[in-house]
Amino acid sequence: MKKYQNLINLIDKRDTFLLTSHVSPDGDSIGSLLGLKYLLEPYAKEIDIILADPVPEYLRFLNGTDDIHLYEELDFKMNKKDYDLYFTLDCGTLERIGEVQQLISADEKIINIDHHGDNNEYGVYNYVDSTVSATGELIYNLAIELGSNYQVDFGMAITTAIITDTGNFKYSNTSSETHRIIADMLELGVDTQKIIKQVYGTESYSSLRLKGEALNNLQIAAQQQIAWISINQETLDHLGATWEDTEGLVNYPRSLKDVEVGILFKEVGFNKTRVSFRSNTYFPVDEFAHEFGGGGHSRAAGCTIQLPLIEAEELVIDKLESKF
Ligand SMILES: [Mn+2]
Repeated sequence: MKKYQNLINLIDKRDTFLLTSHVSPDGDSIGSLLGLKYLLEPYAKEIDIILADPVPEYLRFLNGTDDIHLYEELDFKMNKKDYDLYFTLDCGTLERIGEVQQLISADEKIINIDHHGDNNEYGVYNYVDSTVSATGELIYNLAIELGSNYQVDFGMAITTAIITDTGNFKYSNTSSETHRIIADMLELGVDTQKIIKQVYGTESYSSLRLKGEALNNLQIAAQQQIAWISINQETLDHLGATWEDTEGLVNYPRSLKDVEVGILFKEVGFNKTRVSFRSNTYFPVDEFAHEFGGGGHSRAAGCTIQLPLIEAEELVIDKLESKF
């Protein structure tokens, strides 16, 4: 039996679909959402993509992003809609979709498609596979099972999902299957160079200056096995930068020689610090993030701590140091 047979039966019988993904959407969320939308179009009367946070600037080059709705800008009519199925992509827990939770009329209509190892299977159907590099790979697998006649726009979306979640094929989640999918995408005519240029090679002046400022304040602990960077609103204001400009910053502490865990602390509000963890070879950052109510993957995870930056930093680094 096909892996997605139950879902395929269901989408054949249903007409209206809401697609969503996590807060602070990334390339995998946006790419997977657009990819799934193309797949469902032949089966649906209506498909809406709704997110709690806007599509980041660096992903707006993808066709279809203009049609993605922002929760807080929905009109009354859309707020009251009852969809036949709700697809949540790239979310380990339902809470990850943020305010969009308020649009879900029944948990029994949730289709959960994700690759986080700590996914708590909150859907009626759960397609969770932590061995794939990106949720985009799962959407691709669905396309194959559907026998979909997918086109370049689908390919651009899926390739963006994979390129961003593998850090341009650098991370250990990149498999032979990942490359097989990309080979198919190249044959389809996907312009991978355009994606790479858009995602990794178009820095704004403020974002480059933010990198400089952040690197200037790089800190280390545990004989350089831990390295971190911290950013607050003041720094952003001073440089004319935005939180969006912090995307990918965590890879700098991670890239330091001898580092096992790289961390980015962001003071995003009053008594509210977001923490991103990356590890290089063995340290399970998802388990560590769990200790603070967060989660993720073994090499990439995060949490939010209800403390000011300095205190959050001290709490996390002390706890982490004790493990080295
Ligand atoms: Mn992902």
